[in-house]
Amino acid sequence: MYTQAMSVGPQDVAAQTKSAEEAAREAAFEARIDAGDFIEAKDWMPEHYRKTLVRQISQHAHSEIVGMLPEGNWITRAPTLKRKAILLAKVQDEGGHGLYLYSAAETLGTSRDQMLAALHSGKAKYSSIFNYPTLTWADIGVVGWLVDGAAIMNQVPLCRCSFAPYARAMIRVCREESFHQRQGYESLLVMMREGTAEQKAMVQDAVNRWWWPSLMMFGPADKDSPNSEQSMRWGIKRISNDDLRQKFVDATIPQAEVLGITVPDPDLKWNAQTEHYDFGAIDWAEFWRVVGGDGPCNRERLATRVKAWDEGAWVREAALAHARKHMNKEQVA
Ligand code: BYC
Repeated sequence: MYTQAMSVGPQDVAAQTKSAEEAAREAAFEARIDAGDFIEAKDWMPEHYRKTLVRQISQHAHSEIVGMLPEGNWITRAPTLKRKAILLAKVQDEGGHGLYLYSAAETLGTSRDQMLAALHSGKAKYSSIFNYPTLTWADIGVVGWLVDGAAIMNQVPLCRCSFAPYARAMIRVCREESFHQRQGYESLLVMMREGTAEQKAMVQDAVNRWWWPSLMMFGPADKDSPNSEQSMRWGIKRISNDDLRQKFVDATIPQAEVLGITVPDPDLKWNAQTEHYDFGAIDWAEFWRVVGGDGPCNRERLATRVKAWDEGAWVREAALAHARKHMNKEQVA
């Protein structure tokens, strides 16, 4: 036994050399991360770094395209032409964000078809927030204000993500998201300043329903977040889930005061010592239920996406046939 363990064949030498090479590459990669370098798609990267990015970026892309559904629900019912044009442009922007993000994830070697298959089979996640219904027109303003507001808070640090194609996509996404957030807030301001008592009550009701799900967008508490530590070390995430959630609450409460609405949290209060708002406990059982597929609209959202994919098959086929025709023409010329 002892001699067997000591005998080293040519294959073992190759494996040892490979692992030494691998270790050296990994050390060089970590040194680049520590130095604040950006990693490009063609650079060497550890497999776990690649997988973490594909997971996060594809989930993000799915969130953008599923996120089109709750708002798309109101395009035909927008109260004025101006609001309809704004909403149409916003929903179209979200589709564009999905496309930048799928492209960024594709640079890591996963195809768009693979990512979409994972979404359609229910295997891939997308943001919990889009499993809540948009019941009234005020929900559209509140989604812009709170949901896009939370998205910006989470996404601005991603502009400095260590993976350059994701960081570049996020710069453009954030510019558009900040516009989305402001249009939502402005539409609520109009309802609160010029609206009837019923319209004001509608805004308050929408805030009551969207407040807690918006806080859940930042993910589980740091102590329950299995991916955070590694992602922070690799510079994929720059600020923790809890710190971003706190920043969001601190930025949003003064805006709620200007609007003249309250948030549905009896424990919310300014803490002069920490100079932050203290807020009540999040219902994590609800969060995990929604993430696990059992929220108010999970089934409806997924069924709508699958239907759109199936019904769009002829468009994809036609686009491919058109591209082939052009390629053939170029080859002949
Ligand atoms: N919903 O270890 P953790 C938008 C999952 S905005 C569902 O903390 P991580 C838009 C998480 O994936 C929304 N799942 O994970 C705005 C993980 O599961 P897996 C999209 C969630 O990745 C307006 C597990 O829980 N934004 O697009 O370190 C209009 C443990 O969590 C959620 C982004 O995606 C959630 N809320 O941190 C239209 C931003 N939270 O994968 C569209 C990019 C956590 O291990 N993503 N989970 O099975 C991120 O910044 C991070 O992925 C998160 C989670 C902060 C979301």
